[in-house]
Amino acid sequence: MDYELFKTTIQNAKKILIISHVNPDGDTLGSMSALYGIILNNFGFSQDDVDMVYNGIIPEIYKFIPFIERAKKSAEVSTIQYDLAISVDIAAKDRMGDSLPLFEKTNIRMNIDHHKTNTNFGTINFVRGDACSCGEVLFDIFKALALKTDKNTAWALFAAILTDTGGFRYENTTAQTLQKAAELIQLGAEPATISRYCYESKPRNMVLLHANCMINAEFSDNNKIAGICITNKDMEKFHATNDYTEGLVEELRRINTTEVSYVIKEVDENTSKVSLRSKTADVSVVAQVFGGGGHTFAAGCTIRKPLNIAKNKLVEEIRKVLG
Ligand SMILES: [Mn+2]
Repeated sequence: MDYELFKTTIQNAKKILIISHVNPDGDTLGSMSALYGIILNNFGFSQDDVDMVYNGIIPEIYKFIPFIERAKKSAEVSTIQYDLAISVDIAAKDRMGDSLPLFEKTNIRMNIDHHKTNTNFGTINFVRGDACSCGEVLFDIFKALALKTDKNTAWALFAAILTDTGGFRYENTTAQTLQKAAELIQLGAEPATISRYCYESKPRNMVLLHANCMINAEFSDNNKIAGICITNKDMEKFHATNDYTEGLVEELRRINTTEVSYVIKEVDENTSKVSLRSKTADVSVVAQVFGGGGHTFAAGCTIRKPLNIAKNKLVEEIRKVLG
């Protein structure tokens, strides 16, 4: 990694835009916040010259992340010309949603990510498939350059690493991950408080939606495949926003017989959105069949078919990777 290039690129910029992915999670929001703080604290930028954008809604549970209330919708900054755009935790350009045109019209486009399926779409790419989270990629950059990391940055990076490792439980949790988390605690991150925000602050209707989905879950192939279909009607019944389905696919994977779990959600009558999780099989292969991507044990895609047809095609592909 050419860390000096990170430094000189920021130094040479006048107006910077940081872009998070659609349906923002803890990693993309924590990374965006950490990068924002670092740029303000270390490179002499004023608040007016650095913007953060998000797509959709910021889940309630992540509103504790420092500076996140300053993040804007793409439409609010669409007339501004930036000279540096930085995407965080974004594997492919279409994951930028409404922010993509802003990225495309910027001269210097930096791509900071940890998805092994990342297409290196930036003019500058910091992509490390071995990192547990985009937060970890940033941690390494900040450390290599000896940048000043204050308490806010530590909170943001800790939230990113915590959530993308499923609370330090997934395969991507390594000795380095925990060492870095420990350093962030020394810098002021509070693990118990951050965990409470991330894991014990769900809206009641979100938990009730999950209960409803679990009751209607479908199991096949000796229960190795476990899935949930969610219609817009289900969402309306629980006044659910898109983020309410977060965590469902992991809940299904928790069942002892599950090898691959999926959640497939109706977007409109011809579009279905898929989340995949696995214990052993490579589900990024399944996602790629439909033009999506991700990690070995966590991936996603969009299928341009009605819910039921999409589900059948999806299960067919899952069977192939189960062997
Ligand atoms: Mn991530």
